[in-house]
Amino acid sequence: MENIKIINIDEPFKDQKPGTSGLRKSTIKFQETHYLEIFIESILLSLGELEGKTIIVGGDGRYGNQEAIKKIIQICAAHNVTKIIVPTDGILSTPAASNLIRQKRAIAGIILSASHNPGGIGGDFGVKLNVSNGGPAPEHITNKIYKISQSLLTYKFFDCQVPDFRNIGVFHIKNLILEVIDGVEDYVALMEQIFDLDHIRDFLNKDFSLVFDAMNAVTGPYAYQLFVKKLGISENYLMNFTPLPDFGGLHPDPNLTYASKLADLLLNKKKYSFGAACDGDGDRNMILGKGCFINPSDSLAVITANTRFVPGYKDGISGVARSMPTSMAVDSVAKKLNLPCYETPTGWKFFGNLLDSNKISICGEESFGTGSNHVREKDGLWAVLFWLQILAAKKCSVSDLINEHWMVFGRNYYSRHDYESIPSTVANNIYENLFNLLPNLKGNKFGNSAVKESDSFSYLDPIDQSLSSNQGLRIILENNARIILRLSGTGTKGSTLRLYFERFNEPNQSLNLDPQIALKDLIDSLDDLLEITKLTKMNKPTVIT
Ligand code: VG1
Ligand code: CO
Repeated sequence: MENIKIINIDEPFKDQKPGTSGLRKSTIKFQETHYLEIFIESILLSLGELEGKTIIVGGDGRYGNQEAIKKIIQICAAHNVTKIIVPTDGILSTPAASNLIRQKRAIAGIILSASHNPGGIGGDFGVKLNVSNGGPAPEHITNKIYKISQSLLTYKFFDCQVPDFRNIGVFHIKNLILEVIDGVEDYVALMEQIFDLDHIRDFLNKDFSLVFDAMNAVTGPYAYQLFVKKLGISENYLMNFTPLPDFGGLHPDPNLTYASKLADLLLNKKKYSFGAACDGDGDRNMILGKGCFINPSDSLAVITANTRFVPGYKDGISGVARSMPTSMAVDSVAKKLNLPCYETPTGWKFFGNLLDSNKISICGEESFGTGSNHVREKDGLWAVLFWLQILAAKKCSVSDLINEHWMVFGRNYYSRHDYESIPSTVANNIYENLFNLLPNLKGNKFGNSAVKESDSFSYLDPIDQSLSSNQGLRIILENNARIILRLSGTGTKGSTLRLYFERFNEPNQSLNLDPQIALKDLIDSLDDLLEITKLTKMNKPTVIT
């Protein structure tokens, strides 16, 4: 065909290795000539036959979103993809994309997002590939894409005008059907199937105030439909609900550091009964009550303990899973409810097989991610609605709910310390130091206990038997306290070192300590062992959760 152009490049890009969740680089890097195109070409080559197939394309609205969608459409047209579905304005949250892939029986979804990383020309851009089950591409596929990209010197695209996606409609480009749809509708319909929104609406009308921060990112339009249109709250209680290319300068990572304004409203000013925020692409959530922060690991445990209050799960759940560094709070719930509980490596892609085979219904990560079998991604707004549904059923406050939970199941004091964007040599050094010490730690004193086990975590997938090694270094103590060290796979500058600390207190022990105090001996002992303060030249982590 005359309009199909074959573009040749001089040297392959050697750095297109997807991390924990997609390929993430600086916006500037992604603007480099042919950089995005080669990665997309690698993705399409990894997918096999494309004729007769549908692909979903959308993103979190960050700088470069629309241009990237247009390029992807041109490349897909050259590859004879039959149909592309794009949401209006190209705005699609990650959980909504996961839902659309499943609803429309698409072969894949290409999500343009660097998730919780800042956006704009000075920020980051990213590409996530989700496969036909709606979930993130598993490792054997991302490895294949990386391998293809490493020697790829050519890509093809169909040189044509691509319409704007401002309004819904159907367009034809060569043999390709381009369908522009409302990206919010199907997701909201799914939430209506799972939750009793009328019940939540009544509860919110009765002296229970809610505030939601969309952080100028993708959840704004979804939150507007759900909270304002369906639950009837005033839009004055939505913060930052217009998606902006640079997120208005915000770092759309819903934690106490980057969502500090919301945190201040709830924790210091105690202005609302309930506060929540989601990240750049809408898969993470932070839950706050009046004067009370819910650790995401506890959130997973509370959700698991209370599924009976949510219509979508009233017939029971099959099992649960958490990522390895996530606290074991959910394990206590699973034990009591007699549910299987799986431990996977960090990253949502590892939950896919367990969900598909119905071994689990609910899963989560300590990094503000919770979800279920309704899609194959973590889902920020779903988690917020889940909490509201439980609170509406129990007619209690967030702090009552969490305190009651601890009184039944005990409390896993938990904290994650992030040292963000430190020199890679320093981070690798600290990691290797611990790796080398692991074989000799057993029996050594550590904090107020002694080391029971220390290893580098490996995971054998129970469904496809694939083995994933080097998924984090663990020190497990005699009293079952855990210390974990990982290097982030989502950062783009230098390296980010993550330290995770956990200790369990029984219901009859103290349940209301500050986690930094409860975990102090573990934090100090790790610093003594690895000299983190000295080597990073930082007297405190960048982010403490
Ligand atoms: C982080 C989190 C991990 C999460 C991943 C993607 O990865 O720790 O739990 O799945 O981000 O989240 P890492 O490798 O930086 O620790 V998201 O919201 O980017 O899709
Ligand atoms: Co995200």
